[in-house]
Amino acid sequence: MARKKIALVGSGNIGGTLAHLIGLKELGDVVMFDIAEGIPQGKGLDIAESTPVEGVNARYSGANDYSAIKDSDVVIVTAGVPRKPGMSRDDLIGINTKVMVSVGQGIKENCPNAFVIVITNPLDVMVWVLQQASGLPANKVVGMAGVLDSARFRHFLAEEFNVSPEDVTAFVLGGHGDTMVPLTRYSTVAGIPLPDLVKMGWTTQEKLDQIVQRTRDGGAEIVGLLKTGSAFYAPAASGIAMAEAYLKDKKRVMPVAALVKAGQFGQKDDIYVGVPVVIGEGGVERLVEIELSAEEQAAFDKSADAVRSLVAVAKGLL
Ligand code: PYR
Repeated sequence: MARKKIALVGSGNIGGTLAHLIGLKELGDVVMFDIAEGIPQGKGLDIAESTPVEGVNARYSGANDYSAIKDSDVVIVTAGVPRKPGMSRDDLIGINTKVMVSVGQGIKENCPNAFVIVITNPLDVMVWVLQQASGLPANKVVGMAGVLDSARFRHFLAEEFNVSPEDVTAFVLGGHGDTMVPLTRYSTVAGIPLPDLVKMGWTTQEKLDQIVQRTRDGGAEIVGLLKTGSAFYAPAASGIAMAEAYLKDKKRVMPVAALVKAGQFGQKDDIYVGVPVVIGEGGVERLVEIELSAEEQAAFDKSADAVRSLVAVAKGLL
């Protein structure tokens, strides 16, 4: 069986970490792309030189021309600029919209059958721009945010309860921004929902509220500490989990930015926003339409409306 080809469009910190993880997991051969000459070539060669030590079978190459991503099975897009301290993800819309248009055209011309995972911010609107620019079917174009936001929530909860993060499940839905919606009712420790754990005295509502807020601010917390850019280890790990679900037809249930059609999740029109989906060989195979309480629905609607406002801004830039 031929090895899969995975293209990484953007070779910054997330791109480099993605490339390393793909090798360690032997998911396929990697093409690193960037407009900065030498960066994808240098990072690709550096990681390739680690493969004899790691005992990894994966080929690496670097390129500055979109023709290198030809016939890729998966494309993970991190191209564009990250935020700096004091910036919100939304402040990146001007420059990153233009970047997504050219990436979308590159994908359309070279690998229209790929499964595309977008990581560039502001996330939900960038997925929409790329899907429009590439013309790929919506089930093959998704955004990575919910897995990351849920992983942050899971980490904070595991620390609070002093249990393994493996046994903590969480769902963070909505847009990847200040209005994201961590759903405590659908988040558990080994199947025990968080509200029950409050009743059991494992934590207090006040502490849980603080953890929810820390989750919402999770990206900004890292930006504030790093000062020179945004998070990359956890975003890359989250993107890889999604790519692996597709490549291995795992049928994993994950929160991702996917196209929600009018009528689904109580939405009045089509919108890319974070919802639980099943990812397998068909890309997004199914949306998991969970029931939301009135309060959860209001929070989800507010978050979807925040994404809509950004889509309106992006439309003006196209
Ligand atoms: C985050 O750290 O949340 C990003 O969006 C990269």
